[in-house]
Amino acid sequence: MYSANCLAAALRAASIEQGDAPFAIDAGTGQVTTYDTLWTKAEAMAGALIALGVTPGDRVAMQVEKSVAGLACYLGTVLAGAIHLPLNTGYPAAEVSYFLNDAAPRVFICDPAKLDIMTPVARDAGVSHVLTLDANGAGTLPDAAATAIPLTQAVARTKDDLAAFLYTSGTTGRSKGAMLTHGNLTSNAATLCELWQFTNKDVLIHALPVFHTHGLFVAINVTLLAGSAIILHPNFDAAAVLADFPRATALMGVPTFYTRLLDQPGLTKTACAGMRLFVSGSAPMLLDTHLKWEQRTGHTVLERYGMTETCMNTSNPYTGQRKPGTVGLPLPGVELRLANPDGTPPTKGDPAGIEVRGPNLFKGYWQMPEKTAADMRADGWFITGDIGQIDDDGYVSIVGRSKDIIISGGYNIYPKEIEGVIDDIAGVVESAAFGVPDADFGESVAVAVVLEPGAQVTPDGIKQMIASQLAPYKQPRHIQILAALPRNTMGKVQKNQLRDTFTA
Ligand code: MLC
Ligand code: AMP
Repeated sequence: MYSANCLAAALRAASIEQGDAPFAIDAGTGQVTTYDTLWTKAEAMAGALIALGVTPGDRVAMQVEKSVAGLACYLGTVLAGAIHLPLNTGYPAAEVSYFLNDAAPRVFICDPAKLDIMTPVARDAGVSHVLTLDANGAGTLPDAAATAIPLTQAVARTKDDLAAFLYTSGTTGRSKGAMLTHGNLTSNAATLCELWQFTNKDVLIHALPVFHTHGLFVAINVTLLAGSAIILHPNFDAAAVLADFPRATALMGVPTFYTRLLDQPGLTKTACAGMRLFVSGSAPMLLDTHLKWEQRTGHTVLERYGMTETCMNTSNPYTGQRKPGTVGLPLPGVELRLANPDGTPPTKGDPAGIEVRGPNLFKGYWQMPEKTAADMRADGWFITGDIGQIDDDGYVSIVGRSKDIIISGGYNIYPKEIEGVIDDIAGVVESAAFGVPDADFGESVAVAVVLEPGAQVTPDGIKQMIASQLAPYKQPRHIQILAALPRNTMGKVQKNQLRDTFTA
């Protein structure tokens, strides 16, 4: 019944014969959602979307709290042949407006509490239907699903058809919609499922957001492909996650998860006895964290490396040596090379740009062919913007980035976007945002600001003025007023110097 839909068929296959098996266990209430219930909900949601006029290729945007119903909506969108577009729940209306105008979705689903703010934003963007869904699975979308004709025959989609848009910030400050295909998501999840040996015996603690690759296309898709179960946490709470170790087998997280877990006195070898896999990614994990984790738990964290545009690229092995400080080996089927900016190979052992190619590679940036072309070589290699090194055993290490980004707690933040908002404040001449070391988030955002003579602008005033324009995680932790920004002879702001001065 789903066989014509590439992604849906893959995600459903393992659970067809085990419909009564648990898909999700609510971390708080213990309520179990079986696989049959999940897919029945998804078919109902797909029916509701089709009744609204959603056709293949339409975008269905959603900014909702994490819930089983939200996941069913993702799957319903896939079944309907439409494109899933999840948005960070932290985005204020000003940011949501940009995404809706850019992606022009037919449907936008938001939390009922935000309906009054978001309805005019969506209408201005030309969205035909605004529906609601709350954290408990209630709202006008499930209401519509309850009376819709369920879609039991998934709409046909091939591996080259689009399944999702994930927005990723751009170095110019304009977010780009990365277009991911059915084939990208299916092949990547299948590879990870096999490599990390997920089966229907696994129980994954799921505490990541589901609007990014890591929490959705890695954690959820791997779970579905394997017919495993998740313990669904609304967000990451270290004590609550640790308390679930005895009934789980695996955890996927960003490095902040692991540093916060290390602060828990209850993290012991005994507590981890039933766990078989700890995966980390989305941001670099410090060697110190790896070593402390090994000492305390007896487990070696399996670090892997991915990107919105490419899904996962590399992973340390499940069996075989995991090398802390590296992101492991290219995944089966994924090609990875180091190249200089002109595409030539570097001298062996030297760091250079990481480029990847394979079935995991996205189709391009939505309506931005020039940006796609800038990152994609003619022979299909994608320029990641990460700088890497490869050791004699083929293990890849990420040693830097050629792109100007800050990664805070696993979220990418583009300095240009913050600078653009601050530069618009009356009395500000210019600003420079940069990342500074942060014990909890790895990096946090600092901004140096230059004011016009006599301007009465303070750091706290700046924080207040930008609060409604940027999601909380993008807001600077530190703001310094400087007489001038340090520049090199070419006039380029020297962020390293700002970072060093700040850190000192
Ligand atoms: C929350 N805040 C952050 C933040 N997360 N600030 C900076 N960076 C972050 N990552 C803000 C909150 O809004 C709050 O602001 C304050 O910091 C304290 O919040 P908290 O309660 O301590 O944070 P918490 O809610 O616990 O969230 C921290 C976190 C979360 C690390 C658990 O950020 C998280 O789940 N990160 C995962 C991101 C992720 O999934 N990335 C994958 C991208 S895909 P205030 O003002 O209210 O005090 C990708 C590809 C790949 O990168 O390879 O996977
Ligand atoms: P995003 O654009 O949010 O998908 O983030 C992708 C970026 O996260 C990559 O280009 C890397 O810079 C970074 N990243 C992901 N995984 C790792 C990792 N294990 N170590 C270091 N950086 C990582």
